[in-house]
Amino acid sequence: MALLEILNFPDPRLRRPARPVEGVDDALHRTVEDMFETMYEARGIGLAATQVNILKQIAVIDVSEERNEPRCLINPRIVEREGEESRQEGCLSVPGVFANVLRAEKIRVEALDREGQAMTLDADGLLAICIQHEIDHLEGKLFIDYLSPLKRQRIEKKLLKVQKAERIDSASRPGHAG
Ligand code: GNR
Ligand code: NI
Repeated sequence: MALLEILNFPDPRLRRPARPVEGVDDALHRTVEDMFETMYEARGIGLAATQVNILKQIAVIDVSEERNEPRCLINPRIVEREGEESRQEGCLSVPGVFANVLRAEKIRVEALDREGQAMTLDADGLLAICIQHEIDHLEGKLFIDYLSPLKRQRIEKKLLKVQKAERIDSASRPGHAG
């Protein structure tokens, strides 16, 4: 088991589309385990492989309060959508930013589970929102892409400022070669 590094916006690697998984093997199981560990440690409700610099169509999700309902979706495809719902979203790759996004309220998803078995999942509520958010990541999209250009610009400026401050801060700590 290992914690994986989560890429932060505006890292261009977040924009690359993931490739379908072609076979479920031990290496893939390890990746899925590491993604769960990373998601739980970061207290997220989902994590897409793109966020940890793995260009495969894998998402891990747990929207339960108790953090005991892990779901793994491999090669997920939305095959039906119904209704619309606006919710506040956040993203582990865009820390500190929260904004409302309009998405389908109910979806039907086809995917492989972690054993490579085909499955169909009907989702609504937070689970439906989270699945759509993760599938976007696998296509190189972020929730802030849905915001108005003005809102996005403000967010980009704020994040660049925070990241610059963090770089200066870490450079001043002992052990940094500079
Ligand atoms: O932890 C997360 N919370 C969240 C809240 C509302 C809508 C989507 C999400 S997903 C996010 C974790 C994440 O960044 N997954 O890619
Ligand atoms: Ni995200």
